[in-house]
Amino acid sequence: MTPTAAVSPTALAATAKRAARALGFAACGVTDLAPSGAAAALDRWLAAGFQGEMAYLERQAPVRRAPALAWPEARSAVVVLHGYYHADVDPAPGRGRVARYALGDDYHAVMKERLARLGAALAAAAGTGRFRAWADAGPLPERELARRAGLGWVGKNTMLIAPGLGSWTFIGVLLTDLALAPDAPFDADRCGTCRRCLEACPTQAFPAPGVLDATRCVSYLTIEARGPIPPELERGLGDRLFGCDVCQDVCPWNVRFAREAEEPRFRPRPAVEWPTLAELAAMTEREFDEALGATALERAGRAGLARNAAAVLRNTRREVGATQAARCPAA
Ligand code: B12
Repeated sequence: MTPTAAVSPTALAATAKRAARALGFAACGVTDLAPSGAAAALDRWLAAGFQGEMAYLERQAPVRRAPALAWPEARSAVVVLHGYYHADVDPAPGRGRVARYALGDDYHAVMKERLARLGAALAAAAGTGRFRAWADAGPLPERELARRAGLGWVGKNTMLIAPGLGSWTFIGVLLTDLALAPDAPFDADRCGTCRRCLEACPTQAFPAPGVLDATRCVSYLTIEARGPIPPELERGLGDRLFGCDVCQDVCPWNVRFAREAEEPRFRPRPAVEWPTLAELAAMTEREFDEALGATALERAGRAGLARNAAAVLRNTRREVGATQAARCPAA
């Protein structure tokens, strides 16, 4: 049964935005649960096999096409962005590079906790309401919902780019059976003629603007893939141990708008506290859990990180070899 709120959908949407700001979210918008306009693009993407081993994306496709299936009683989606950018992210000697989003505490728990507090603020204002929160781990088409909630556009690098913020943001979604006034979708494409992300990708993972072949993406290869890294793509990893930020680093919207995240739990842990590549290559499961269990790196698993560490070590040796050969060409 649909609850009757004590306040209007417009007032509730305003409450959501105020509460989101107070909780530290960088932006908040509202949309409905209509079928996704990106369903055909998703189907083409899956048919091309760009999901690789991520079979869950096929299983979850019905919900990605029609987000209302996630919770048929939901009437509104409150979508939030949370910044995680930090400038100083270079690895300490002997370590690999970790993508910015994973340098602090695991963001899933932080986002879920904040979304629960957002729900509590809405329930207090409405005098009723039920809520379910998602951030990353779930079947919702989060970037499409964020675009529809007016928060930004999906760029050529497939990232949700928000005007005035850029793309260094996590997306969180709070579904509710309350009715909130929806925002106008973000229909503009502000990438223009820029192709920097497409050209900078170290493994040429974009077959077309706005389409990522995940099976070539360093993020997929170092986090999601369980098998070996294809030899022809290994060099593209460079020093990247976990995840990749290249297509965001070069984005002019990030160059201009990136600002340090305030959330202490997203602060990078000191570079020297990460395990070295040699340690990662030889860790037991228990050591791995102790060292990285509270971070997003857990997703890759011990074997995955050991594989990545070995690849980065080979790349480092190649680099050193190439530098020496350039210095003494006759040697
Ligand atoms: C699977 C997944 C991945 C996969 C595949 C990524 C991908 N681009 O599809 C891998 C492992 C590679 C990955 C990597 C990363 N991910 Co990820 N990932 C997801 C996940 C779980 C699902 C994404 C998905 O459905 N992909 C399938 C494709 C088809 O869907 P989509 O990218 O949303 O598609 C949009 C566009 O591509 C576009 N589109 C599709 N086809 C076409 C065709 C044309 C012609 C055009 C113009 C457009 C277009 O329309 C779609 C809808 O808007 C979401 C969380 C979620 N539940 O949504 C997080 C999510 C997208 N990831 C996120 C992050 C942070 C990352 C990384 C930055 C992490 C890192 N540093 O390593 C990288 C970025 C790489 C990149 N450029 O995408 C954030 C993105 C936040 C943001 N501001 O955009 C999300 C939303 C998680 C979160 N809650 O914060 N990820």
